[in-house]
Amino acid sequence: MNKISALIASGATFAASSLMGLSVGSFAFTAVGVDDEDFQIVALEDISAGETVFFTDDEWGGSSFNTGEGFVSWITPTISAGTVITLTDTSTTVGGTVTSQAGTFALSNSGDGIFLYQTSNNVYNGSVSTIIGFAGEDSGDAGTLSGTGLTIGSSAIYFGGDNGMYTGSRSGESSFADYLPLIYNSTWSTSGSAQTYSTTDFSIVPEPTTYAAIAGVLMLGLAAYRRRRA
Ligand SMILES: [Ca+2]
Ligand SMILES: [Ca+2]
Ligand SMILES: [Ca+2]
Repeated sequence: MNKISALIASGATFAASSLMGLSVGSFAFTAVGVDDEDFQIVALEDISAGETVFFTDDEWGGSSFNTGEGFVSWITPTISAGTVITLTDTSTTVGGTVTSQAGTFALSNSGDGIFLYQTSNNVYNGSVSTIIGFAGEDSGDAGTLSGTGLTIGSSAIYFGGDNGMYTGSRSGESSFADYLPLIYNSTWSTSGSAQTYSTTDFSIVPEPTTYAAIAGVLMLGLAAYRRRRA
């Protein structure tokens, strides 16, 4: 291996190992459509291009996922915090690459739910490194949350009906992470038929940078004045 290809190889290794950086709440579910077989999530932090995220409607068995339902991979594009994204097993509204990995992703109205997760080797049935979130109708066709690292009300939700969606606030918080308990601890709207999701991105209240900048300039001016007087 010459120097250049060695460099490329080491760079590629570094790039791969620098990803899988998502954690609980990096994305939060905001809607699950059992009629349209789609769901919506919001990025609650900036997401790098190339994250391999998996989603499944299969149940968690306590230490790994069961088999028999659908497993789909999504290699992310760059995503800004606050962006809402609708996904199906073949498409996303923000791009990236969606690929079916196993089974059929089909959301039933008998308690089905969706897990979003990453694995240590970026293979769908590899060792699960992080379960990012969960949203489902109830525990019926979603399995246990024990061992997932998720908690109902703060990082997961049973929304208790068909075609659930979050209808609460998407603005006014001072950090994106503040939306996590709002989303998962709220009463979602449910319906016996497909609902139309809001596509409004989430936003945060900006720091009062104008005042901070003015105060900074005044402090610098005062310091300069004092130096001249000294
Ligand atoms: Ca299921
Ligand atoms: Ca369905
Ligand atoms: Ca299913």
